[in-house]
Amino acid sequence: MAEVRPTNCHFCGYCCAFLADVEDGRVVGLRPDPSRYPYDERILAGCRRWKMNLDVLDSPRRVNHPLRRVGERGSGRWEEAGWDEALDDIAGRLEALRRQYGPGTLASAIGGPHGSFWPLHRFMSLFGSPNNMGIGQICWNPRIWMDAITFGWTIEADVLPGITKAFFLWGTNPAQSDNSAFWQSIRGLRANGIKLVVADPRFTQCASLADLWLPVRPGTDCTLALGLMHVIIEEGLWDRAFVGEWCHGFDELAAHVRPFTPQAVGEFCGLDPQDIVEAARIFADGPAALVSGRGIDQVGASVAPTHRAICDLRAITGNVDRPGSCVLAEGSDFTPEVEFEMSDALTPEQRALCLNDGFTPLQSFEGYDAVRRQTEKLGRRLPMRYMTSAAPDRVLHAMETGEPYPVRALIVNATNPLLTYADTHRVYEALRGLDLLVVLDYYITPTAALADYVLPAAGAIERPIFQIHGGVANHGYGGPAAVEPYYGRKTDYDIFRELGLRLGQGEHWPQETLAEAYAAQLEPAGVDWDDYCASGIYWRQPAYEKHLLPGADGRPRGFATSTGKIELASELLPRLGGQRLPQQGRPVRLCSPDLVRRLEAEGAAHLPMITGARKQPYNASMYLDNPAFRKAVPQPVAEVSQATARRLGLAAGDRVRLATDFGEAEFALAIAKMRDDLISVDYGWWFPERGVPQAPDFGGIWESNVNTLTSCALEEPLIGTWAYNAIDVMVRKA
Ligand SMILES: Nc1nc2c(c(=O)[nH]1)N[C@H]1C(S)=C(S)[C@@H](COP(=O)(O)OP(=O)(O)OC[C@H]3O[C@@H](n4cnc5c(=O)[nH]c(N)nc54)[C@H](O)[C@@H]3O)O[C@H]1N2
Ligand SMILES: Nc1nc2c(c(=O)[nH]1)N[C@H]1C(S)=C(S)[C@@H](COP(=O)(O)OP(=O)(O)OC[C@H]3O[C@@H](n4cnc5c(=O)[nH]c(N)nc54)[C@H](O)[C@@H]3O)O[C@H]1N2
Ligand code: SF4
Ligand SMILES: [Mo]
Repeated sequence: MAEVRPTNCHFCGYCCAFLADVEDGRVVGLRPDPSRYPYDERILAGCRRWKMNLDVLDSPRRVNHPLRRVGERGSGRWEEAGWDEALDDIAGRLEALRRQYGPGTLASAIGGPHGSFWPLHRFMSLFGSPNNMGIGQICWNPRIWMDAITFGWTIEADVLPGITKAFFLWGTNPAQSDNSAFWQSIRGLRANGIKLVVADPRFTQCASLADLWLPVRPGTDCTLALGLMHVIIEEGLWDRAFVGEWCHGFDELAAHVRPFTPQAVGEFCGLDPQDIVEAARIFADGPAALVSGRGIDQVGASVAPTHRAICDLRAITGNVDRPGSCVLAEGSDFTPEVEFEMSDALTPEQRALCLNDGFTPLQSFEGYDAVRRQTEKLGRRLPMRYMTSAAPDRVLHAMETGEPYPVRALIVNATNPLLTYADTHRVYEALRGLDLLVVLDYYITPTAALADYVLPAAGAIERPIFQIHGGVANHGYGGPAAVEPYYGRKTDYDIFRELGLRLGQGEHWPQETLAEAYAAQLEPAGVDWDDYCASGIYWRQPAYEKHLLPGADGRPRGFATSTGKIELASELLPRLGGQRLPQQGRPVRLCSPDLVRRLEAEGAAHLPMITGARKQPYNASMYLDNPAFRKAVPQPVAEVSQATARRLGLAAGDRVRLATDFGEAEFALAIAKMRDDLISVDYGWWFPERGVPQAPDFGGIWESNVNTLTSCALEEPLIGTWAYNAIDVMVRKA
């Protein structure tokens, strides 16, 4: 007889609630669980992934026991090792490398939010290395940094039918990135009379529903936001009472945006000036909510200014912490991530080893401390490891050259950097030269193919989930594991704990299991683990207008910034070498004049490029081996508009070869409705159907992998954001 147990899917960030039928420790059936959060019929109806859960749980491609490399790196020759043997050897080698080169010699790499990263970060903190690389600089951090600096903490959109009057989607396409729930609710917005405005160079499904589509030229969004503020101020549409009482630096901002007329901005951003005026009026007209995404997170130098400009746009229209616009998040009642990752264990000497030191003054311990002094006014701290993470460019440099000191070991946890980090050739060479590469994954990915050890990670259903998005809000969800990990797999927590125990970290890993650790995390909130699992959620509705609440002196507590107000002009950023007021940065160029000249002579065209537009049912480099998915989405494509195809003499289905100074890759051309003279290229592509990846082709990573074209050079001067969008490429028929 099967026993029914609650559990969760984790093929995307929703972590939908499921019920598993379990027999002898094996899941024999799985179905949605309407009794727990998160459950939404519309999500499931739009989701093609969830039925894969049982296949993935017992896929023949899964790694089930630790694998140790026996041949040359990448040769594809492995032997199974016992856990004790593997972890003893890894711990011994890490200890020896630390003795020889210091603790910074170990770096780590993470990717998207596939699980909890604090176990890795705790291990790194206690090991003494600040060198975690991640996706922080190009996903999440820019917004979190700029919100915290401008408003004193992070905000979340608050779309309320009947109250919200305008909804802006800016560089995000939830129709593909958000497994449908959000997408479905956007569909319903217009029925509620909410005006939808979409700023995106592609005519996405969201754009097709919009009242106004702004096909902005990639990377010019900062200027667009300044232009919207110009109109709002010129036309007197700003919220005088709110600005007068709660905003700092309005006159400076007004002078700053004066030159940004609709004509000038229209010209720069490639937009109709009248659309800019209309968008500004819509935003100023009433409670306006806004969600931004990757489209403005990955544009190099302009990333921080773009987010700052959007913060200012919200503030001058009074759209901050008010119903129907956005809410300032509340600090968490449960233990915040920053404590669980034990970042404070790093000594000043260890912090100084961080491979961003001196390059990215905000994305650094110095920047973190400056912001922390502000956020702590209201008793809050951002997670530290994401916000201080090292710059991949500097870590790769230390691997390549031994400067400023050698980085000789890397732990890769839940990411596939040969596909998803910028500049694949460089990543490949750097990883190949390491003394120790350890990869925790479900599969032998192209990156894992280079490893000394592949450690088999337990996935959803085999592990509990408490998803807290960095702990910047008072919100967590998920549930228990339905079964013990299959075969010899372990949770990431168990792996880092057991490695930590071998390296003398024992006292800092008091909980024996991940579930116990989560239970301890929830304890301060007064919630029992079993109760949490029964509902699937911990959530407290944040209040609005919290700046009006009385502070210690009885007066309104204001915002957690240096002036106590929303800083339209930042007092903090200039102290870190940044700007008081947002200014458009210079574009990133991947094609040198030489390359352009040479390839133009061969008939290639030089085009602006964006990459990585999300597409269901794939996720970055995952799920490409699902036969049903592949039938629906068989090959990597590069998209241009009809007019652009005609101008270039290309047709749908043509093979096109793309080149930059960094490499070349080939795609099938597709026609899409989008801005003219722009190419949008898929990312994450390799070919798992060719068998276990190994040298020299590693599952085809040199063929259609857009990151062979990109660069991780530090472009944004505060955060170090490199660029996946608003870059350039040479295009020719293959
Ligand atoms: N199916 C699927 N879903 C995913 C993922 C996945 O790999 N697959 N990945 C997850 C992850 S890690 C993330 S970070 C989120 C990202 O989620 P989103 O931010 O929603 O990402 P996209 O859906 O690619 O939407 C970004 C949009 O920005 C546009 N864009 C590109 N450049 C610019 C620009 O310069 N300016 C403006 N205004 N727009 C621009 C693109 O055309 C694209 O439509 O998605 C998550 N969800
Ligand atoms: N050119 C370009 N590059 C990009 C982007 C882009 O838009 N354009 N987007 C960037 C963004 S926003 C992101 S977030 C990254 C995403 O980059 P990644 O996170 O590296 O992408 P995935 O392919 O999702 O890789 C996840 C890997 O983790 C494994 N995995 C999944 N869950 C777990 C787990 O719980 N434990 C362990 N140990 N392993 C697990 C999977 O099997 C898979 O191999 O890509 C970035 N790179
Ligand atoms: S993939 Fe995402 S939306 Fe689909 S069932 Fe899993 S968690 Fe839910
Ligand atoms: Mo991401």
